[in-house]
Amino acid sequence: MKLFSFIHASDIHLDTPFVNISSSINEEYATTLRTAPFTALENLLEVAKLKHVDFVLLSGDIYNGEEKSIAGQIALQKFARELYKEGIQLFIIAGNHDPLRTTKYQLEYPPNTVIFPTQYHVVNFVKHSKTLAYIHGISHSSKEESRKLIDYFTTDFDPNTFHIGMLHCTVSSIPQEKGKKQYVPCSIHELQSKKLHYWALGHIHTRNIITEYPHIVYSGNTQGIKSSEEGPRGVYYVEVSENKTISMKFIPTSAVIFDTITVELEEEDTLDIFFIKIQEAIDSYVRVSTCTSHYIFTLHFQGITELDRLLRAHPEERWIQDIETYLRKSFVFCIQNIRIDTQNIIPIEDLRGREDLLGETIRILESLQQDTSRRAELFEKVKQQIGISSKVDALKEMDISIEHILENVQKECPYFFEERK
Ligand SMILES: [Mn+2]
Repeated sequence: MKLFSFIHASDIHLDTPFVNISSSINEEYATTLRTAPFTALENLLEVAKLKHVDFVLLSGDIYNGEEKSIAGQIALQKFARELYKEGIQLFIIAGNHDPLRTTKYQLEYPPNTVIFPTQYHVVNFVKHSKTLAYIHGISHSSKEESRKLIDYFTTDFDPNTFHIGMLHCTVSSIPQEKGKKQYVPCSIHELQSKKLHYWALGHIHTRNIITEYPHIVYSGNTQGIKSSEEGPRGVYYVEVSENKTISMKFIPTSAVIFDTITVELEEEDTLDIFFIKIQEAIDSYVRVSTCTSHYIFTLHFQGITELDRLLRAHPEERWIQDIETYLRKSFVFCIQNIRIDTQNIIPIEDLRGREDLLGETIRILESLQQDTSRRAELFEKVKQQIGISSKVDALKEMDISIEHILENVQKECPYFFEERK
């Protein structure tokens, strides 16, 4: 039997400026995108009300910026007040984007709201005068939190009650964006050793149930804030039963969804078929999507096709305009990127045999592919010619794959020469 239920959410990133994306899409859509994290918070509120949960956990990075804009504070205050009216409690920890500091301009929150301090703190959740759960949490004190936060969590508690930990951290074994620093790292083992029943983690934007019993969970962000954060984003609705069984359900909250749509082109596809295929791919994506949402798409074209020549002839912005003009029926989606991965149908043998710069380039590249010492010799020559060392050394270190260059030459160069005939 259900004992209580809650929502685990994190990384709302209110006030994300979306600088790069906004400049590459139309202004009307850019406005929708900038308000999307706020809309996601409203959607979260609807979920909490609909599910009649007992409390909501927000595991850090509620604001995108340390200064915590007044607009962001108003949104969070409204959210807290609405929950208060419904008798729903709200537990918040601060993350690396919005570390807890006393700012001069700070709004007040209703009594249902607990913002965990920068010192480890435990709060009990009481229902019908009975403590049903304990919530353990700690907030980040600065943008670069250097304390090992997991070490503050104690194991000195009554194990018969349900215990939840709130932490904004990086579980070290989770794959991360390349080059991204591991903020407040901790291991699965360290988390498990604390004997809590549910870890409501924040920081990593991709949702992930890392382990069960104990549950170590990232709910992911409530709204994608980069085009690489694809697919619906949302929250976990969690039910805890009397015997501590946990059941979880992902519920989307994102107001704008980023995604890539792949369109497979065939040898003899015409321009008409090209547009029809895009239309069908987008329609079927939107049809099966369970969210009421807006979409920002990257269109990815692949396949061996005669259209390859045409696809590469236009600049990307022109294609986006053309495709949107053809497809636009409503304000449901926009296209941000085009990725052309098609291939022409000219076989490499034909290119190799050509008596022009392209043929010559391919023959040289192919011979370099076999001959490492000649490759080194060539780098040396280039180095002398341009008289700078560092860049060329960098090239050498990068271990440029000749195969990769060859592939790109084959894909992208044949038409250059033809047009100049
Ligand atoms: Mn974070």
